[in-house]
Amino acid sequence: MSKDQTIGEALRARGVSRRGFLKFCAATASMMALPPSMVPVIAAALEKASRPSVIWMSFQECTGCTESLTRSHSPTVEGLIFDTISLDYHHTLQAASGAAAEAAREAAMEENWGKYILVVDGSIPVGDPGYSTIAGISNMDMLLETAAGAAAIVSVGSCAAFGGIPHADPNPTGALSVRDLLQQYGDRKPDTHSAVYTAHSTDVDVKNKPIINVPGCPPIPVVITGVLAHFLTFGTIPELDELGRPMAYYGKSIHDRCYRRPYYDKGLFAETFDDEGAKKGWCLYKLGCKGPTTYNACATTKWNEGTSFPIEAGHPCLGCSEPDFWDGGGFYKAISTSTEDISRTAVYAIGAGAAAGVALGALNRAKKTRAVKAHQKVGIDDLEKDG
Ligand code: FSX
Repeated sequence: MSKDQTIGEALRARGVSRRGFLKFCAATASMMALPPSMVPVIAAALEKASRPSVIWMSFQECTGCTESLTRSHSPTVEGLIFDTISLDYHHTLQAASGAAAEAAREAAMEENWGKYILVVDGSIPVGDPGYSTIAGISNMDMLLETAAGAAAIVSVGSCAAFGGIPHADPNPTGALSVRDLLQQYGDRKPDTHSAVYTAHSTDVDVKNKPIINVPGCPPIPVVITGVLAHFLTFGTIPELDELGRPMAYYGKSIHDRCYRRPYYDKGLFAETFDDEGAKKGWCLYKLGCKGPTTYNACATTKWNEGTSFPIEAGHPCLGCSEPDFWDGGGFYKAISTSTEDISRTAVYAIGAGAAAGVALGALNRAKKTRAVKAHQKVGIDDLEKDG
């Protein structure tokens, strides 16, 4: 596929009909949690959008994020999206290796300086940059020099977004998230061998690069592709919450959208994994479910092409899309063991005690006031449309 083709042209060249294209746009709208009325807008935008270059780098992680993405079976919307971007460098998926792989990264940077999307999974060690290197380049230097030419950065997975498991206590490598690394080390000139970086780096402020956090350990595949689809379509980053997560997917708690919520509201809880409550599908709150304090789309988008999600399989939510979830005090420990809190929540929910108004879910939501960033233009006009 030619890099100069628009997405509309590329899809037609692949034999996708007008009807198929509109179905693709409808699915894209759905991915971005937009109403059906936006389908013609998306169709018009994608018809003209050029294929953005994407450089994907993996640092301290378990490859679960890429595994998650590749678990979506072809032909899928995700597959089409990935056919319609130019994935120029990906540590796990690329065919090239060694010097050829690094040459591909340099070429993508050179051709698309200031316009490419940088996707990062994994955290970055700063305890000793030598803890993790690729092609002899420390993760820190590779991130600093590649971020310099990016239009925007997508931090995929809780490791890149918040530090994740490598950052868990006692954090032996001094792992940082992408945002923290750029904030704390953005003024540092990387030890680089990149001629492209050297040629362009003088006027770059990496501290203020737009960053979208797509946490989850791993994140939901359709959420990753939905964020990329938003770039493709509008050339903007989506609305974000105060933790840099797209509101469309992270705007509500698991608890708010959980099909077991009615049991919580009635005060019906499983007390063990094999009691009558568990068999009847009652709420898993007392077994440690972090749904009330976790913001993600698992309860509606689900996993494995909408098949299920952990709570549906009988396991409490671990809260993996929240910062420091690993150090949160125990996966099987209830958020609050106070039976008073739980019963007040139930009473409140059924309306008899509205004056009390102390529902745990409400408290948690209040703590997480949605400070929303408006759609933010990121200076990728050339990327978004070529006509
Ligand atoms: Fe982290 Fe992702 Fe968890 Fe693993 O790339 S978010 S450990 S699923 O792989 O970074």
